[in-house]
Amino acid sequence: MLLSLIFGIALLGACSQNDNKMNDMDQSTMEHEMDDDMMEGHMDHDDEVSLNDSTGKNELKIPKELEQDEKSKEIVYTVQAQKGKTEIFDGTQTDTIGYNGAFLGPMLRFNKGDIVKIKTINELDEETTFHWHGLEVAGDADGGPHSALQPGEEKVIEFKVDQEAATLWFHPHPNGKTSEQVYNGLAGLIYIEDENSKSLGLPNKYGQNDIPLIFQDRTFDDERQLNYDAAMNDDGTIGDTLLINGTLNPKLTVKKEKVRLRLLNGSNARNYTFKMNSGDSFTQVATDGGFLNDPVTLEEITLTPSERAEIVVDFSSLDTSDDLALIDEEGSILLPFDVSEQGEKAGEITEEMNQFTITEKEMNLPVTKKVELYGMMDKVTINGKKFDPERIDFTQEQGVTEVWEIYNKPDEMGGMIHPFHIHGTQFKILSRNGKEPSKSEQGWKDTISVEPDETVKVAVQFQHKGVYMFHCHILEHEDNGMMGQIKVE
Ligand SMILES: [Cu+2]
Repeated sequence: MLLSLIFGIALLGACSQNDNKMNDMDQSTMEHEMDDDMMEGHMDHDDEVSLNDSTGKNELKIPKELEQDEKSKEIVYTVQAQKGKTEIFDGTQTDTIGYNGAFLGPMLRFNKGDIVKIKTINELDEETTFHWHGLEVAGDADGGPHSALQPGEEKVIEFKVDQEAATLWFHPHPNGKTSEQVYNGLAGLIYIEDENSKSLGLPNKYGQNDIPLIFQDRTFDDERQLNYDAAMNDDGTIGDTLLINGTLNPKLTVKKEKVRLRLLNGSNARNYTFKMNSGDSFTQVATDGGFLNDPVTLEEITLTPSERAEIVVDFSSLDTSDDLALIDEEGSILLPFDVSEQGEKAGEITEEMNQFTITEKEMNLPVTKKVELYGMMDKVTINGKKFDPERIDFTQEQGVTEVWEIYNKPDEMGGMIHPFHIHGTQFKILSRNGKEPSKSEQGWKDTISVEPDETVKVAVQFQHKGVYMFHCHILEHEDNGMMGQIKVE
């Protein structure tokens, strides 16, 4: 009760800072709702501040594809975390951080089989790490909190890309500072390609019909700065202003053709349910870690923080006389589409895109790891404990599949969704509350939403050795200790 009171007051403070964006009516409605919440002693995410509609004023920025340091047999990249200033609002410089630039980062394209060397450099004023989210690499290359680089330090990591085509991302993971560093701009994309991804006939012209979309909600203060301390919420920092690929008020110009959207929820805490404002369906082709076996037709898709999905929208078959846009569950306009020229006539999306299987044996394995997610604000725990870098919570043998059972234990206030992530692996969802997961989740995953009182069973195998984190991907929960470690031997 006391916690939610503090939460409520903090949120009221955050709202009043933003009253230039909120009319009196909205504000009083909100305060009223918050009073009710405080009476119930619970504020759940349904009461989150809504996103402002995108006006569509700015063409969506597309992250640059990072070029190799030199063309040689070795694939060598340099990725540097640095400070900068970014003109997010016209005529205003906002202090930001980024990789190889002032804000966010480039896209790194790997091919399956590549031996990749990355020189990582920390040019920030504080420690950071370089974590490759979803990449199956050895623990010492994974960039967890044990691999901190101090200001001015650099380190070369090396790994073989040994997993199938997927959209992954990279972000910092320093102990206790992940949320602030991501919030201020550290995030980049990884595309893995393989023979399959090149032969499926999916749109693959980067920036034209193959579009990455990094969704991040932010709160800007009166000076249009990202003031993390002011915006911070222990239960997950959210904001009223959506940036996609760092673009304020974005729109996307597309041709009348099939367009592949690689959706990444790169937010600290907000969940998004994406849909078309026209009610049209789209086709999901990939999960976090690879293609689905068969394309899935959907009218909406929900992604919790760090989850990805690739979807294909066929603009050639849509009525483009009305204004088309991607919206969220509340109807907020996230990304208006400007559909102009005629595009290429694309073929059908191949059925049988992948051979993802869950074997009888995997289905019948006993549960050997139990994870209980519990709490809210700074009282979050996993199996009753907070993160301790000196403590190994689990061990697992390299190459051996084990079934993990993840349970989200409700508290007296009901509880909330926790997105659960395991480093260094792509895993399979066996069941949700004993039932088969939706078609949309029958593919490789590294992050899953777990609803209050839900039990999710997953089959987990690690291809490499090392110490890996598993944690809630609400970044403030992670920083508040909702994280454990597994040693793979
Ligand atoms: Cu959480």
